[in-house]
Amino acid sequence: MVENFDEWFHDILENANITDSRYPIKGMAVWMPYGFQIRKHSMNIIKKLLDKDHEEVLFPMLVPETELAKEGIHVKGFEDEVYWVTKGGQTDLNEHLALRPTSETAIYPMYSLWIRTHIDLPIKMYQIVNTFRYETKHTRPLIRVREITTFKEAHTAHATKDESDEQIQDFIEIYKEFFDDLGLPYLISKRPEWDKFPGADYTMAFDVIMPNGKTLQIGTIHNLGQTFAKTFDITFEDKDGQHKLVYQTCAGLSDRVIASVIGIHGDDKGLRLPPKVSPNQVTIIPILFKKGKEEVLAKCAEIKEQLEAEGIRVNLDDRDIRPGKKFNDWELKGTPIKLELGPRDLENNITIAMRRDEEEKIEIPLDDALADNVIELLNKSQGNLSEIAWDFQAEHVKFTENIDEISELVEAGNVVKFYWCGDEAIGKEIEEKTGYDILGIQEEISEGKCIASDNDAKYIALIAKTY
Ligand code: A5A
Ligand code: MG
Repeated sequence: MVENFDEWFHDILENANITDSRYPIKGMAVWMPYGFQIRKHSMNIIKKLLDKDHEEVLFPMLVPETELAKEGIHVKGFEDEVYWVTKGGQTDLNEHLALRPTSETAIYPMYSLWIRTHIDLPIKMYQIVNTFRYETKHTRPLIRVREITTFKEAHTAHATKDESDEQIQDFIEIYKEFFDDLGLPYLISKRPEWDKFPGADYTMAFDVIMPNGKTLQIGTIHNLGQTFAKTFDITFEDKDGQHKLVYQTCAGLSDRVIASVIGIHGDDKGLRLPPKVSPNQVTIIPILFKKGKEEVLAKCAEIKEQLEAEGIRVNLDDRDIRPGKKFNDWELKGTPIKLELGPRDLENNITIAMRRDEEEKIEIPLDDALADNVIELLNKSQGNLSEIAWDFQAEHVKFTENIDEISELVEAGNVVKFYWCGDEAIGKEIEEKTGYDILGIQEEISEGKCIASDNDAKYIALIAKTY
């Protein structure tokens, strides 16, 4: 799997009924029923987290050209990636309309209307929408798409810079919680100047290491300072009667999160889904013989009901095919727990449980404690997948003080930590010399030498092969 990760990933999307990329537009795909369920459960988790402190809204998908073009740096960052609507039927449109590549320029003109005084602040809104980017880099399902189907973007406005910095920390905490629920490990870094979001003061990013050693940026949080506030005239009257510009932040996640759940937890047999996002947390597989068939099926239905009453998502696979085939199917689809029940088990009043993350079979009595026992297994499975993934990451981040060692380490599937002075020219030189990307800085330090210059080191930075 590691050797052929891209191929494995492509196959699993099809075989596990996640997406179908045969849709006749490059970079766009169909969410298939099983994938759609994973998408739904993960979306519900982030919604719940954001709903605590943010309001969900829904803006139009089209942005007038005049608005998109207003913020110079921002539009420059996206101009090669925008899809345009230029006609309404046969009529050429006077004003061309952009399919949002992201929604700053849709949302902020409205913020300008809504924000009047300090009482209106802070504003914290989010939406989950599709966005469109005419990506020129190699497109890949879920990872780099041209229609980002599940773009979760949050946009906030504040009275002070301090509050906007606090908001960045809040987003970091929210994203951590979200990724923790998906069992995903992550590296958090501050992107270098040349790789920050177009229009941002600074960008914080979450990256994961995929099994082939390439990193994938799965979420970003941007402090926009007052750049957009100036462009879109977003001001408020403060307590002292002064008119001031707001400070803004935004943060975004995409379908890439699902790609990393699939890639990071998967194995040679297929998906291994964390219970929190798995469409079925438990799949019951009856072992049927002619004799006693009805009794076994009835008991399976009873178990399903018993577990569902405790909020567990249960699937009873009563298809008329060999149990062995069912086992393989559900291994492939990554159901966290399979419960097997045959006539003998029924006689003994037990079921055989198998966790997808471990080979071991466990006998569970069919009694009042069944749901509790299953929940315990689900929790163990969730925790174990997360632990395995964090261990993998820990083993694949290597430090070096020698720039000539970077290549060997990266080619062996690692992300490399190094000392950097923070100078932009030196940073670009490091990227050029190695052929990899500096992800960003992880922490400030006050000792050591820069890996590529005589300067004192200021930061621990990360460099990797990126998607
Ligand atoms: N408005 C801000 C939040 C924004 O658009 N930021 S962003 O451009 O960095 O996008 C947010 C996240 O979306 C990225 O961190 C990345 O994980 C994901 N993303 C960006 N382009 C993507 C694409 N073409 N396909 C899939 N995911 C993408
Ligand atoms: Mg891009």
